[in-house]
Amino acid sequence: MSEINFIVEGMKCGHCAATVEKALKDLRGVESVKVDLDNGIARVELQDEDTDMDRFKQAVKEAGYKLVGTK
Ligand SMILES: [Cu+2]
Repeated sequence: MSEINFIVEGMKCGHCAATVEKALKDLRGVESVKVDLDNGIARVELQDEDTDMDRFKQAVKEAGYKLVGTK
């Protein structure tokens, strides 16, 4: 199990948080997602170490937000 904190721009309310959560949760290998709206962070628990960040970026983008990095 590994954990990544993504910095996500554009989330403004609980609806945004839920949308981002769902987009990330649907991805392969994702165990759980928790969004910290105040800090603009999405904490993702992965089943395995994952070095392919592009698919996370893409999923967040498709949901209408922007993944700008990790923390
Ligand atoms: Cu919103």
